[in-house]
Parts: sequence; structure tokens; C-alpha cells
Amino acid sequence: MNKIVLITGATSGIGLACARKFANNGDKLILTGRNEQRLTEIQKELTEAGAEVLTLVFDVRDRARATQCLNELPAAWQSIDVLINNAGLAMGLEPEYEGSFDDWETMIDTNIKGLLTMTRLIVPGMVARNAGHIINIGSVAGDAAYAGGNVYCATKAAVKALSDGLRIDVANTPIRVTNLKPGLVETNFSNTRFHGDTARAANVYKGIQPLTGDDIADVAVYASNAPAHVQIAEVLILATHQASGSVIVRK
Ligand code: NDP
Ligand code: 8X3
Repeated sequence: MNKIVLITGATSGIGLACARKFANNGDKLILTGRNEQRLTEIQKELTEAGAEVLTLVFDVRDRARATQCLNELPAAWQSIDVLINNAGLAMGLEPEYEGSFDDWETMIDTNIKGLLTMTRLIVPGMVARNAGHIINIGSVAGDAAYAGGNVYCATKAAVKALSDGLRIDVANTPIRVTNLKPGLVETNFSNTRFHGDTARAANVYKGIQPLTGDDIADVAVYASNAPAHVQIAEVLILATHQASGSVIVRK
């Protein structure tokens, strides 16, 4: 309660659900994203509901701009308690030998390097204050590859390795590191993956009740609210008829 929570990619899906759930939890929010208009609309919605919200417009791939935004944070917002590394995406579902170089670069630059940038910029302050919590949004895709998942799965396996590595590196502090690994969550994720092919995206969620952003945000809030001696290190959250990244039973 009353923590300062910074969320990347807060304009849609899981990030937006986290914004709403953490606001409802009484926390102060720093919402970041690329879409300034959406950020302003969300800020208005949450402020009207009584939350304190600051917005920062930057692409997590733009290290210089991210650094500048964080350096210019007003004093009252500098002590970030919770960093939610959520901004991320999949692009394409082609076999590894046919994938797009541009798609690969976008996924690696966003899901791995963007997450690392935010971690590198924010965690030193947590270490100095001897307090903090990093919640990374990994994926079931990081546990095992599935057909066509190749590079996206690799980026989420990297999120697991980076979460585990950071947890080791801060184990001598009270800082906690959580890797949340969702399965099928109905968001804008598949539209992005299929480059705006909405019919193909809708097919991903056919015949199964997928998770929602709220389902993931509930777990993030739980991990944040857990007593200080409890570190929710990793959680795999699947839809009930999903057993793994590639086993999905559709009715
Ligand atoms: P959405 O597409 O709904 O949301 C993705 C968010 O990330 C958007 O706000 C998007 O902003 C933002 N984003 C993407 N690239 C950048 C960037 N370079 N800089 C800043 N923000 C960026 O998808 P989800 O909510 O589903 O995805 C959120 C996270 O959850 C991702 O890391 C994804 O890999 C992970 N995930 C999703 C699952 C799912 O099934 N949906 C399952 C497991 C994990 P913009 O609108 O500007 O593009
Ligand atoms: C998103 C879930 O299974 O589509 O990370 O890769 S999946």
C-alpha cells in the first residue's frame, strides 16, 4: 500500500490492468509507454478514481530518453518501490529459418534490452535505499519453445535468466524479484504478433477461455503486498485448459 509503482507498457493489456489494480490497491503510479494520448486518458481515469499518477512517454528501446525521463523525475517520485517490466511483444510465428530480421531485432531490443535498461536505471536507487521489488513479465514461452515461437521464446527465457540473475545479485538486500509467467492472455498481444491480422489473432483464443490482464495483475498485486520476508520468485499462470506453451485443449 502507498508504494510508488512504475509500469512499462502501461497503455494496454497486462500493463493497463496492473495500473488499474495497483491504483485500486492505494499505490502511486508512474505509467510509461509510447502512446502519449492513451497515457493521458489512463491518467485521467485513474486520477478521477482518486489515484496519484505520473506519466512518462518513452520507448524502452530508447535508452537516452528513458534515462532523461528518470533523471528528471520530481523529487517526490524518485523513490520507486516497485518496477514492473511489462513492455514487450511477439512478432511473427514463422519457422526460425524463415523469420524476419526486423521482427527479431524488435523483440530482442524490447523484451531483453529494454527490460535491462529499466533494471539498470532503477535498481541502483533501490539498492541505495535498501528496499524495492522488481516484477518482470516473463512467459510460459520462456519455459520451453513451441512451433514458430523460437525468438520470442528465447527472449522470455532471457527474462527468466535475468530475473534469476538479479535475484542472486540482490540476495544480500531486502529487494525482491518476481518473474510472472502467463500463458494465453487475451490482449493486443496476438494482433501485434500477426501484424494487425485481427482474424488470425482472434483464432488464438478460440475454443478456450483465455486469461485476462486482470488475472495477471491480481498476482502482481499479491506479490507486491506479500510480507517483506516472502519473495514470490516465480509464478506460472495458465488458462485452465492450457497445460504448456504448446498443449492447449480447445472445445
Ligand atoms: P499488449 O500488446 O496488449 O501490451 C503491450 C504493451 O507493451 C503496450 O502498452 C505496448 O505499447 C508496450 N510496448 C511494446 N513495445 C514497447 C516499447 N518498445 N516501448 C514501450 N512500450 C512498449 O500485450 P500484453 O499486455 O499481452 O503484453 C504485455 C507483456 O506480457 C509482454 O511482455 C508480453 O510478452 C507478456 N506476455 C503476454 C502474454 C499474452 O498471452 N498476452 C502471455 C505471456 C506474457 P504500444 O501500445 O505503444 O505498442
Ligand atoms: C505469450 C504467451 O504462449 O503466446 O507469452 O507465447 S504465448
